[in-house]
Amino acid sequence: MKQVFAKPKALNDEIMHYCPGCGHGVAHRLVAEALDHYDITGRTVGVAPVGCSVLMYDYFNCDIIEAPHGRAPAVATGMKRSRSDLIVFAYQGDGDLASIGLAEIVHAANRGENITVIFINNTVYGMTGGQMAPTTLLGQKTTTSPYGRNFNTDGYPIRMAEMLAPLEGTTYVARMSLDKPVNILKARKSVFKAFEMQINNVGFSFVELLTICPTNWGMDSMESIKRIQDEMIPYFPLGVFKEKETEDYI
Ligand SMILES: Cc1ncc(C[n+]2csc(CCOP(=O)(O)OP(=O)(O)O)c2C)c(N)n1
Ligand code: SF4
Repeated sequence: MKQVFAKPKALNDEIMHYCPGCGHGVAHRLVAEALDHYDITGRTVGVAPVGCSVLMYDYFNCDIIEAPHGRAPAVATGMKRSRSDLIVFAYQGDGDLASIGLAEIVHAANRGENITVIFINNTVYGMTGGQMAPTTLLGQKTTTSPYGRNFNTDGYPIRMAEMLAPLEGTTYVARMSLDKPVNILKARKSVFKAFEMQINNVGFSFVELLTICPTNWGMDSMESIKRIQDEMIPYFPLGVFKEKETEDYI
C-alpha cells in the first residue's frame, strides 16, 4: 500500500498549475509511478504537447521536450530513432492528438515506432477555453458548439483507441478511465504495460485515459466524474483493445 500512495520519485515538489479536480495531475502520477517501477527516470524523455499539460516539464524529474501542437509523436520518433537506449513517451490531449496531430499519431502508430503515447481524452480543448474537440460527445455544449455537437455539421466523436488498434504497427492499445479508484488502478496497470512494451522493444503502445475538465465543462468535480460514468464510458468503452505478445515481433 505504501508503494502505491507515496509520491513517486519521478515527480518533483512543484505545485501543479492545473485547475482543482483536473485529470492531468492523476495522469502525471501514473506515468511517474511507471518510471519509478521500471527505474527508468534517468533514461526517459517525455514529449509535452500544446494544451494544458504544456508545462509538464516543470513536474517530472526526467527530461521533457516541447513539441509543436500535435507533433509529439513525430518528435518522439526522432528522439527514439536517434537514441534507441532512451525510453520515450508522448503525452497529448485530444485537441493535440486527435485534431491537429491526427496524421502524426496515425503514421507513428502505423510505422510501429517503439514509443509510448499517453492520450488524455477530456472531450474538450481545455487550454484555449473549451472549444469542441474531435472527441466532444454528440449534444455536448462547448464554446464552438453552443447548441450541442450535431453530427450533421460537426461529425461524430472519434474513438482513437479503436482507430489505432487495427493498425499492424501497434502492440498495445487500451482505454482506461480516471473516474474512481478501481479504474485508476486499472489505468495504472495499463500505463505500466505500455512502458513495459517499449522496454521490451516490441513497438508502439498507446493508452487513452478518460479524464475530467471541470472548468470547461462548467461542473464541479463530482458532477464531472459522474459525467465520465454516465456519458463518456458508454460512448468510449473501457478495455484493452490490443495486446500483442513479444514473440509476435521477433
Ligand atoms: C498551431 C497551433 N494551433 C492552435 C493553437 C492553439 N491551441 C493551444 S492548446 C489547443 C488545444 C488543446 O486542447 P487539448 O489538446 O484537448 O488539451 P487540454 O488543454 O484539454 O489538455 C489549441 C487549439 C496552437 N497553440 N498552435
Ligand atoms: S482547463 Fe480543464 S484540462 Fe485544463 S487544467 Fe483546467 S480542468 Fe484541466
